[in-house]
Amino acid sequence: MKITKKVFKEEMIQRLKEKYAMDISDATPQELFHVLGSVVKTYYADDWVQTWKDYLTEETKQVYYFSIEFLPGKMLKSNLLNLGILDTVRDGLTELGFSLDDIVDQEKDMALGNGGLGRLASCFMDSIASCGLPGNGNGIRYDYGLFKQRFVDGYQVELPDEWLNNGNVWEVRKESKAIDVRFGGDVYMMPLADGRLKPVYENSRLIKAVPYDTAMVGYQNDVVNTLRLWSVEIPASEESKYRSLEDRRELEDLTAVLYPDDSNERGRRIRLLQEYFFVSAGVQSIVRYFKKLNKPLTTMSQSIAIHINDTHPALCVPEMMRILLDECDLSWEQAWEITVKVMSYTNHTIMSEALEKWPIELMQDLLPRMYQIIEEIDRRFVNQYRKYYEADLIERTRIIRNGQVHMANLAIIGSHSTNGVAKLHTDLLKNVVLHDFYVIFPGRFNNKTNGIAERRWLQLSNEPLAKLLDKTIKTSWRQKPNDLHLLQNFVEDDAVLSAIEEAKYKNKVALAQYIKETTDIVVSPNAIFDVQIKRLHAYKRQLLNLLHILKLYFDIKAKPDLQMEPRVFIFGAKAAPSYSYAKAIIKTINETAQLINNDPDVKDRLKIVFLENYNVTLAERIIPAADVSEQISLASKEASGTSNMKLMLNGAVTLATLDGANIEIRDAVGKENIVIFGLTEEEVYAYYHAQNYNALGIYEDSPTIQKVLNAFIDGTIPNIQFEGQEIFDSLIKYNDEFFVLRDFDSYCLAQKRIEELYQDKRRWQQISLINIANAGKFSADHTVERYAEDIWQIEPVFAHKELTR
Ligand code: 475
Repeated sequence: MKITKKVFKEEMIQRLKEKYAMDISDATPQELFHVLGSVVKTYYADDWVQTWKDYLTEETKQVYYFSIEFLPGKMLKSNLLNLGILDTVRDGLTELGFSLDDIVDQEKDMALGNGGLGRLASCFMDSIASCGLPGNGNGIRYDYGLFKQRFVDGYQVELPDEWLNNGNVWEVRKESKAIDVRFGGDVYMMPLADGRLKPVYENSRLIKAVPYDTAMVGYQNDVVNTLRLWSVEIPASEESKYRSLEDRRELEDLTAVLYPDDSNERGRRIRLLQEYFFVSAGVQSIVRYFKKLNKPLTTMSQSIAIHINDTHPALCVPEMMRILLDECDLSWEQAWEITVKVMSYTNHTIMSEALEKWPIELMQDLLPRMYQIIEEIDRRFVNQYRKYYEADLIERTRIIRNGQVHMANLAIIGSHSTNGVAKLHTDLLKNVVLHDFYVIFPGRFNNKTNGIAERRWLQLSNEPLAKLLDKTIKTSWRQKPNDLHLLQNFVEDDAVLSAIEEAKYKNKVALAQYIKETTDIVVSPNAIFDVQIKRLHAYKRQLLNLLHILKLYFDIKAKPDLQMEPRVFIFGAKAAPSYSYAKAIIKTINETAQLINNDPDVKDRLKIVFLENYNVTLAERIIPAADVSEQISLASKEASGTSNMKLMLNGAVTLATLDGANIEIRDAVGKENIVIFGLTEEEVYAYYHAQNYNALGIYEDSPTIQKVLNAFIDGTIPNIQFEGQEIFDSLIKYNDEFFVLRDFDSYCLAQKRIEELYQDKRRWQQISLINIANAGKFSADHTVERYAEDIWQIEPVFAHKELTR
């Protein structure tokens, strides 16, 4: 459908009248946002219905991406871009006397995720639709998204994220597609006359899962997929069971909040129920859909792929078994074969505390039928493989052991594919973390390096650079991110090099303005903008960054006229509310900022800016303005990272350890165009094996480290008596779990190298250009195409569409 400016403007005026009974000139940005949203919805409505019908009538194989988190951020601009009407709408609004950007600001971030894992799921949704792949998301519609972070006296304070307060224009409630989900009570198997067993439930509870669908609009290709998020309600038939307000509350709480810890939620009842709730609703609705196709159940894997994003949806395995056994009367063997073929699983972390386990009693109590099935899967696994492998290996890989249900084991055993998210990460899974499984199922393991949606992370968020690219290499990169490569031809072109710098400068001015408005700190756009944005975690080592800043500070104090390239260190990070060590680091960074930013001796050579409430929208502001990308996790700990890719795409120079996807970034840009430092993964493991890491020794041997660390406990950094001691102790008393001190010297040298490179303007611009030119590799389009071919066995719909047009 061709949407002209004229038609668009008339529609806005008309709808505003209908909805708010006012002239458009009187409308507030909030009202305009709602009307604009509903107009945009009408622009993709036909394609949405058509895509759905096509999949059904063509019997297209589809993937369902199950994830307990999705982190789309704002959707208005992205929908406009993908519909190909961003300029039409922007110009139309201007003619009506409004600015699109003011209206865009009204949209609340959809923040139903914690960090990397949830954002990856959303980048995948964008890429799946944009590549014309038949795929849907399946998750939870939390009433409250990830908490809003405020700093009070330098401390993180968490406020609820009431994202639904003004309604959500994008979602469509589908009451008619609701599903009943059962939990609790007792279950026993009753023999039928024909010898089969049927489960009988006693005292169990039924809850209603109501889906809310959101369109995932593909990039200018008429494909509109669906993100389906489930919300809990009390079914009419059960109303009488919920007499008291508390009873209802308990149930309604099920989809109330997103758990704000991105590594573990030790044994929380509601978390386990959340997991089962969206899994059961999702899998039931998929089987209901499959039945419409009138094909034998044994062929399900030709029509359906289910992806388990980390272990939170691992109950997909026993839930599919339950449906096939109890409701479709298949034999165990048939059901198992179907389930394993349909399921695939991605691991996102090797951190052992993040490996999900549930106490047997809790699972039995809340999900008795699930537990029975898991027990049987476990029993059969042990039976089948103990013939071939030593007892210890079987003991280590079985699902139920030490009183707990091991969810990763369930996901691996119950699926045909297990993948890691970067080469190094997958190698570590195969050789260390999941080695026992690799011995049993070598063919199931594969790598899929993460990727990012270049539409959001460049086209939408960095207009100055996008325009420059259009001018320099034409526009094909917008369709095919690999064409960014064309920029490489301009690496000696002075005009292009300075244009890159100008675009960056423009973005830095805009960020400086935002910093001034939100923090009252004045920063110069001529300084190096050095950026570390990610969740706050000990392994990500924001602390290492801070130690280096303190070193620079003491260098200045020791030598007041020290010449150095001015720097602004920008942080964005939320800490899990219960993670007190991470919160101590936030407090300490904030107090150090107070100290340094207000010390007249520093004379603007150093600034620390910790921006509140890091989220997708803030990332979109920071990333285009970054000069340096801090990717400094201890080697082996960061599974992949994705901000590294976003920053590179925007021309930042990466300062990194050889961890996660940093290694692949180095391979893509060449080692002269990235600054690498620190222990390698082998060296880290060598310390583990020899058990000879000695942080105290490093401290005692280095006057610099002593000076920097003492600042935490001797009052140099103000107001951190408690936090400073906790951090100091983590390094010295508890022997520095993430080898911060070991990498300190190497990091300082790398920072020195950054400064030298920056001082050679042309060289810096060239590195920046080379980074942009080689970022196409990390487009999530490629990543999902690899998943589609290797794991899901699904195909793009275009081939067919072209024929029928
Ligand atoms: C990795 N989140 C990144 C990214 O693959 C990687 C865990 C438990 C509960 C809720 N959320 C989580 C994660 O484990 C997570 O975000 N992992 C991250 O996944 C995408 O790029 O290296 O740390």
